[in-house]
Amino acid sequence: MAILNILRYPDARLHKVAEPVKVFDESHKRLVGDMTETMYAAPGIGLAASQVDVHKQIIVVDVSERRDSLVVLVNPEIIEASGVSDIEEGCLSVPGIYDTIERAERIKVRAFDQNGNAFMLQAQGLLSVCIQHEMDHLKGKVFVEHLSQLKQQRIRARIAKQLRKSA
Ligand code: K1U
Ligand code: ZN
Repeated sequence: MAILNILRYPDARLHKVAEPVKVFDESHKRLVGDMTETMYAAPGIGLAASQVDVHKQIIVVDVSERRDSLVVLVNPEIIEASGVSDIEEGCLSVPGIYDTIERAERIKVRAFDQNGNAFMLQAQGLLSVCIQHEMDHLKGKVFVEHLSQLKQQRIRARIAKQLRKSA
């Protein structure tokens, strides 16, 4: 397995829309393994293929404290959503920025695993928010793009300053 490079906001490649997976082959299983290793190493609780510049509908998530409850979602679709959650979010593509986005508290998701088996998942709390955050990545949307224009300007200025410092 390998640790993959995570794209940093405002990289334009984060805005590409991911394609559904049509054939479940060995290359996708290898990608899921590499994404999982990359997420645990970061460390993070989720990762979308878009963040590692692969524009396919694949997500890995593990919100457990013991880091032993991996969920792989291929071609995920939210079929029910209810309630309102305001859990603070972070993003491996926007390090150091945390904010709250209004998301559904509970979701029902239909997806495939890496072997092409269909399954249904009910999620709430952090798992629900994390899946919605990762599904936004697949649509080419980064969580900060839900924030006000003023907040987005401040975030872009802060990132530009960090980049100047590290150059
Ligand atoms: O998509 C990503 O960039 C991963 C992101 C997922 C996420 C976090 C919080 C709310 C919604 C979605 C992260 O994993 S950021 C890092 C993080 O939250 C974390 C890291 C280590 C331990 C616990 C949390
Ligand atoms: Zn993210």
